[in-house]
Amino acid sequence: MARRRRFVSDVAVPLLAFSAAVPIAAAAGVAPASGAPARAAAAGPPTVIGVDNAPPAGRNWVYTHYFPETGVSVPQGGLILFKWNTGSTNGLHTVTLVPNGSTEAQVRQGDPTFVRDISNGESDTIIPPPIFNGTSQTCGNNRTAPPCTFDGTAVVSSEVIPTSSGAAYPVQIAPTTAPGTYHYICLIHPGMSGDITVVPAGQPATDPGTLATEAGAEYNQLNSAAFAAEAAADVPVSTANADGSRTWTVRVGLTVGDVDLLEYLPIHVPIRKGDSVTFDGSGTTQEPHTVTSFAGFGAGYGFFGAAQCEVNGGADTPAAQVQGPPATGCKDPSTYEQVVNLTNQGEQNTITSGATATSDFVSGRADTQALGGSTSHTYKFPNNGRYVLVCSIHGGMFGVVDTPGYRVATSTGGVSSFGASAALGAKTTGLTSPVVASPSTLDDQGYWQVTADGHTYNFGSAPNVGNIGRHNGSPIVGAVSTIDGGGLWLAAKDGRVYALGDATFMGDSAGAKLGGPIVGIDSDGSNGYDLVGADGGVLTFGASGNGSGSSRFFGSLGGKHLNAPIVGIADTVSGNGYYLVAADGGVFTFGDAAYEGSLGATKLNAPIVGIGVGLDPLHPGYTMVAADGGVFTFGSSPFLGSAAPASPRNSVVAIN
Ligand SMILES: [Cu+2]
Repeated sequence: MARRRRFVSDVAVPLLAFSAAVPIAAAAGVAPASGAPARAAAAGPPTVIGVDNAPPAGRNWVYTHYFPETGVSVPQGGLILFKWNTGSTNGLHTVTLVPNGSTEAQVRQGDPTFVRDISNGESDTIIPPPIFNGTSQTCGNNRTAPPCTFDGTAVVSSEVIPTSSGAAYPVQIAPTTAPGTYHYICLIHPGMSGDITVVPAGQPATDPGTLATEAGAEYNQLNSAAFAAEAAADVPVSTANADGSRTWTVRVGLTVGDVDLLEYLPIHVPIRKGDSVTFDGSGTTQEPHTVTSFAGFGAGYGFFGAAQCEVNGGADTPAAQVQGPPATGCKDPSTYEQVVNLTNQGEQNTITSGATATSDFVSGRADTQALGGSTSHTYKFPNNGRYVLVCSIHGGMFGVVDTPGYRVATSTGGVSSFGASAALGAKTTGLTSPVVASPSTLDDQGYWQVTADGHTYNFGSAPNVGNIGRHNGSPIVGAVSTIDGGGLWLAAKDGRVYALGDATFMGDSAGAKLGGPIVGIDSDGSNGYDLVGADGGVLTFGASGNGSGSSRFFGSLGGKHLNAPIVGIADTVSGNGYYLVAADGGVFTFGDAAYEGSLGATKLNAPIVGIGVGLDPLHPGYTMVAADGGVFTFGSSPFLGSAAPASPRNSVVAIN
């Protein structure tokens, strides 16, 4: 974003990283069991039932649903393969078969998702060991173990398995199982269940084509309801307070039938300072969520506490932080348990800056409420700024509250402010070379001016990150902040990248033959950055690798004919795409960047020099600025005014 709007891109990737660090996400030490064990061959091919599903593009949804849940017949002696869907990044489920003589409620009561652990004077809320271990350690949980056998007389349960693992859980229906309909459930999600009908041996299983048709029909029906509910909730709603401020409502997660929307709705709320926002989790009956600031992560706030091993008659011991519980977290895997924080952790109810460390838990789940968890939480925002709140449980789940505004920077150090973006100072005298970039911090309460010779000047909450010593001559052309606002990456025309402050150097193109001079840099939202050349060539650097082989490379214009040179790059919120903008206002989209229009057919008084992208993936938008101060907005990005440079020799260079 050119910093400004690109902040968003800084958001989503850390989320995923946080999620991956969460013990429960790694909990299933299940090796994917692909294919049916050989011994089942006599009963014919297995009946495959999907667990969860891949959401439509751009949606962060989890399906508390098996595909299909109805219309499945299996003969006595037959084999069922429950297959977790790799396309669901946040799913976490069990398959638990309910025997004759038991009800679903009885099985859930016997194996609850959350319990109080008060043995030995402790007072923790935990996800208990049986959830992680399933009913047997010797069947079903790896490709060499035999399938687990269900004979209709006892519970058979997989361990909890992350959907993204794509694992499979094979269940053999014993030849002695009484014909009839059996119920199976997920122990994590109170509304997730399906049915199978056991028919006498020799009768056919439901054929794969029929299963696929039924699964597809269920998927489509669920999606159409979820899209409708999402659209209805994706609207900013507020009420007036006596003091003139407003209180806004954001839904944190939403259960729509068997689809759980892991989304803040609306994702973006444009407030005025002094307003409050109520984060309401009452609409989700299946999932827990948090509303956590980035600083809150640093302070250790979040849903999950430390994993531990239950000790009989003594204090619990910490689980080893190794490859992944339960297999290796505890000496005896059957003692592995996960501590969770369902209640307020004592943090602030007011968020004043990006450094405010806070988190709260919200959910409409009945069991968490019974254990003291809340359904909603209200934060007050007394200052102007941009505040990103994330769920510490679910990757890619975040919301943005901001007081809309932007700043336009000129080559001689001028800064013009629009909307609620405060003018915090400017270095207009004594510059040893022109200003070329002006990245802001994520919370918009600080920014830097960066000059062609590598000097940086910091304002507001932006820290002093120093300068490039004895810069070798190739001028700096762009700069971008790290997500925590503690550092800058500077890009030079020759492809060199300089890391200042807490920024990590991930590689550059120094010495490489470039198709054109480098003109811009943006961050992918984590430890990576992308360079763009005037020829439209894109070079990516980061943890997932460098160059066109990296998963962060989404294409480029290198080698293609251009009507005008490229002048800037802006990554999308997710980091899974980017925009390139040309001097004539042409816009080129890659990856998940959404096209919202361009100036390619418009006659401009001055060339475009920069682009920033909006924070709301459901409502994409971007803003361009021209050298004469003209500001052009597209999609959801608000127009708050244009700037005019003080003189022809004082051209606009960036918008943030
Ligand atoms: Cu969540």
